Amino acid sequence: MKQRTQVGIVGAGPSGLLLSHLLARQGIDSIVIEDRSRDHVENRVRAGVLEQGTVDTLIEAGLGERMLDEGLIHDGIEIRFNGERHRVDFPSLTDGKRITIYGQGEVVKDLIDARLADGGVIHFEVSATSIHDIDGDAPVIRYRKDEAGHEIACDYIAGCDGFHGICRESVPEGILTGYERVYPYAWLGVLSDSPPAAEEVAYCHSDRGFALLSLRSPAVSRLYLQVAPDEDIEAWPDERFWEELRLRSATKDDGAGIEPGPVLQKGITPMRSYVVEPMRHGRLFLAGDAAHIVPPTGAKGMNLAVADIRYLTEALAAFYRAGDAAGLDAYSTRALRRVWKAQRFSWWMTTMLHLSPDDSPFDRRRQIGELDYVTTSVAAMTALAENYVGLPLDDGGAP
Ligand code: FAS
Ligand code: PHB
Repeated sequence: MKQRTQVGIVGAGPSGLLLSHLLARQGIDSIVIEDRSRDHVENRVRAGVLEQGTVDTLIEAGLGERMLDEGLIHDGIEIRFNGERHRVDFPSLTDGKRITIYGQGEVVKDLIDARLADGGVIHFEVSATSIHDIDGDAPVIRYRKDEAGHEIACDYIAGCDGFHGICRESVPEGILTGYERVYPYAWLGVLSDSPPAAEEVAYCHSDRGFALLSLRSPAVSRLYLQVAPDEDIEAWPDERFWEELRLRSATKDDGAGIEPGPVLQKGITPMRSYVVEPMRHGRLFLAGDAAHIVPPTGAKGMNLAVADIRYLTEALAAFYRAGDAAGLDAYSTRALRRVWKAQRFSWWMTTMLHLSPDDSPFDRRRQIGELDYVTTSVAAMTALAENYVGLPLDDGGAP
C-alpha cells in the first residue's frame, strides 16, 4: 500500500511517539512504524526518572494527567558509601526543580493512547523496514506487514529506531562519525513486587560493587547490581540477588531496609556511551537512542530523547509554518551540545560509583575522595543536582 505523509517516523519508543504527538499539535502529519507489538513497547522495562524538563514537556503537550496522578515527585537522591548515607537535595540547589518517578512504559502507554485517540497512524509489528532517497527531496520508507509490501512517501524521515535500528545504518559510508566508550561492567536489573528499599533513589558504592535502589510505585521496586559485562543471568537466582543487594546497600545506622519480594522481571543491560555525529543527513534526522546511548547511571537516556524531540519539533514547525529551514540546519549542532553535556555527566556518575577491574589502589582511594567531596561540598552537590534534574532545555540557540 502506498501512503503519503509529511514526516515518516521509524520507531514507536518515547522518541518516535513524542515526535508524532508534538508534530500533530503543530498541524503536521506523520506516520509511525514499529517492528514490535504495542504490548511489547508498552511493557518494556526501561527508564524510570523524568527530568523536570521532561515533565514540563509532557504537561505542556496535554500528557500530564496520569503522570501527575501516579508519578512520584522526589526532591533528591541518596548517595551511600563507606556505610554512610548522604542526601543531595534538588529544590534548594536548583531553584525549585525536582524529578518525577514514572516508568518509561507508562509514558509510552500515555503517548500511544493520545496518538490513537487523535487519529494518529502507528503501524505495529512491521518487518523489513528500509529507508531510501534520504539524499534527495522525496525520501521513502518501505516495510512489510500482513505479507504485503508498503511504502510511505514523505518530506522528512525521523530515525527514532533506537541503538539497534536501521536508520543510522542507512546513511552512506563516510558521512557519520561514531564516538564510543564501552564500560567493563553491566547492570543486572530487577523489577520486584516489593516495597522500595529507600524513600528516594539511592546510589550505593561498596567494596563489592555498585547497587542502585529505585522504585516504580510505593509497592514496586526497581533495583540494580553492577555485574561483569558477560555475566550469566542464570548465576543470579533471586536469593543471591537479594543478599548481594543487602550487602552492597547496607549502612551503619539501619542495615539496608531491603524487603525481598516476587521478582517480576530480571535482565542485564550493557553499559556504553555512544554518540553519532552529525544527527542529520539530508532528509533524515536521528533522535534518541538512534543517535546516542548513555550509561543509565545518570538517568539521562529517555530525557535526552525528549530534548532531541523538542528541538526537532521546533525546527520542523518553523519549516512548515514559514519555510524557515534554519532550525533544521541547526538541529544536529543544537542537540549535540546537550547530548555531550549529558554524556559527560553520565560518564562521571558511572565512573565515580562503579568499581572498575583495572582500578589501582590509588584509584579506589581517589574514588572515595570524590564521593566525600561531592557529598560535603555545596558547589559539588549543586553541579550534580543541576545535571540530574536536567540542564535548561532552552540553550539560548545553537552556537
Ligand atoms: P527506543 O529504543 O526506546 O525505541 C526505538 C523503537 O524503534 C523500539 O520500539 C524498536 O522496537 C523500534 N525499532 C527498532 N528498529 C526498528 C525497525 N527496523 N523498524 C521499525 N521499528 C524499529 N534510560 C534511563 O534513563 N534509565 C534507565 O534505567 C534505562 N534503562 C534501560 C534499559 C535497557 C535494556 C535499554 C535498552 C535502555 C535503557 N534506558 C534507560 C535508555 C532508554 O530508556 C532509552 O533512552 C529510551 O528508550 C530512548 O527512547 P527511543 O529513542 O525512543 O529508543
Ligand atoms: C530507574 O528507576 O530505572 C533508574 C533510576 C536511576 C537511574 C537509572 C535507572 O540512574
